[in-house]
Amino acid sequence: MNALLIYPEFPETYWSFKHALKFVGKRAAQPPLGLMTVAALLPAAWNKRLVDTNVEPLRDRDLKWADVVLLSGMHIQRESLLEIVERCRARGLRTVVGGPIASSVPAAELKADHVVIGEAETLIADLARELEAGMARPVYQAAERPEMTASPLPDLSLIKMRRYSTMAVQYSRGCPFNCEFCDIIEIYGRRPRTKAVAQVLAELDQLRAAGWREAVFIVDDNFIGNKARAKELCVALAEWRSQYKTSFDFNTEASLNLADDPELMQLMKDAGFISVFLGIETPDESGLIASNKLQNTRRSLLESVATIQSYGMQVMGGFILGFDTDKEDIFDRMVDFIQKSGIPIAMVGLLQAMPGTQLFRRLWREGRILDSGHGDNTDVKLNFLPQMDATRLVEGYQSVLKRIYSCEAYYERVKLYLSRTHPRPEKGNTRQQWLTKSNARALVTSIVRQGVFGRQRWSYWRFVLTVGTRYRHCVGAAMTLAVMGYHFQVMTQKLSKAIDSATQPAESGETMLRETGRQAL
Ligand code: B12
Ligand code: SF4
Repeated sequence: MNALLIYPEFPETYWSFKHALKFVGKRAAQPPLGLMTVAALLPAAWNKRLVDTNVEPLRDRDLKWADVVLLSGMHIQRESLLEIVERCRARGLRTVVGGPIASSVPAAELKADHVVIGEAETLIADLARELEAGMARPVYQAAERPEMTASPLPDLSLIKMRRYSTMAVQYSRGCPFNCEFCDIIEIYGRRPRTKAVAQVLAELDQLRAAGWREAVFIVDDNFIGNKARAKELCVALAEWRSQYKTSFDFNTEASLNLADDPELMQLMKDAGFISVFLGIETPDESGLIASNKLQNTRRSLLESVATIQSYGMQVMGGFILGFDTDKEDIFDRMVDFIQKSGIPIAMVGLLQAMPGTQLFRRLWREGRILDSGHGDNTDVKLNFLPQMDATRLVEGYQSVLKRIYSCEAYYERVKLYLSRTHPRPEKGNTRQQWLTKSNARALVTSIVRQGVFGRQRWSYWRFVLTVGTRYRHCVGAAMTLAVMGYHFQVMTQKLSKAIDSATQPAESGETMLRETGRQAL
């Protein structure tokens, strides 16, 4: 069998980093680890090719070569995925769709011959056999969530590694918390399942052997979901790194209670973690309580962030507007919080009720669901009726983005972060403070684009001057953040224009009974 694995294109969003990636000569942030894992699970005798349409075009000759096409994706890739499925169907090619999208969009809407819901490890052998025999079923759903020890070494040979800014390695799936809006726990469960440490080291060895020396994202839902296992991995990572003069920096995602565990933060620092994404959501405690994000309550969120930063880790934050508890002052409070937090990369989104979540079910019962959503929380099309006037919510959202991504405000946060993390050179440590090949390129391109042609070039030069005089030792990290800031500024301008030209953002309650919503329940 010739199996063609295809990853659909992402739309341009805050999360695509598209306008920053250009600066460093990359085409996408990360490779499609799900498909690389599926490829490794397919029979060894099958021939495999992978096309990630975010980094290369899908050519007719690839389709001609294939006997079967396997697609993966997130909800947000739906449009591109459906186009590819259609293109395959027009050629009479069999299609299989899996990945998170299969958990949030009803199988019938995906238009594929076969849909696989959930994780592939335990069901792929049946699927492959039945595909070969021409008897594959329309829908496959794993009976239980597999142990991660069953997950194979992802097939790295199938991707064009140099086109990505970061490589991805997964240690665990699932998160023990129970936030109302979260679909992670619906898809991957609440019991954190981890790989064996040796599996992770084998993946790192594979990346090193292939010549990779840049950042690695540990793509866990919550890296510290099982703290004991996280510590075990950190110790092994530190030891693994110490063998090499230059090594990877690690990024990951975790819950805010990381700030309560000094031992874990120190181990992460020693292991080479330089940034962590935290779901902070809102500075308003009533919103946290109402959405059951209790781990973020009864604490000073700002102090927790500063504590994590003091271990040399950049904090990236996820924020949500549109909770039922949000009052008119939430927009100012959000901006104030973000500015004081020293979080340069603050991903603010509008609440979305993802199908299958507790939030979706509650809003459905309350008659407030408009449709099954589109998977992009930075899009202003609300899929539910908010408590606050919808137009006001979208205007407030727009004002938050404009304020936090103004050049001045953004550079202030970067400076605060740099002053708190003090990334200083240590002997034999080649971490973020020095100019790597890719951030040296970012520096040159940024000077030309932001410093010469940019509209905000005076703010830019003031920032560069401060970095040059006070933070010389971390010029690489500072310039990388400067180009990311450029992406956020471009996206904010685009989104603002879209909002200004849009009509009423929320539709009438009539659409509530859409078939999609009913099926998703
Ligand atoms: C790393 C990551 C990213 C990276 C990009 C990764 C990439 N190249 O795709 C970044 C940080 C850029 C990112 C961004 C976003 N992400 Co993201 N991301 C992840 C994360 C943490 C890990 C992805 C991963 O590598 N997983 C490891 C692989 C092995 O797991 P997997 O893909 O699920 O694959 C398994 C199964 O699904 C199945 N499978 C997968 N594909 C296929 C295909 C076939 C044919 C078969 C049979 C089986 C199969 O088999 C695999 C092995 O079991 C996931 C959470 C998660 N646990 O997966 C969220 C997740 C995928 N992201 C999500 C979201 C919402 C986003 C954003 C839209 C964020 C936003 N709020 O706007 C953006 C979109 C990007 C954009 N450009 O706009 C959601 C998607 C929800 C959904 N139902 O679609 C997830 C699930 C997190 C969540 N909140 O629930 N993301
Ligand atoms: S902490 Fe994050 S991953 Fe865990 S349940 Fe809450 S939102 Fe989901």
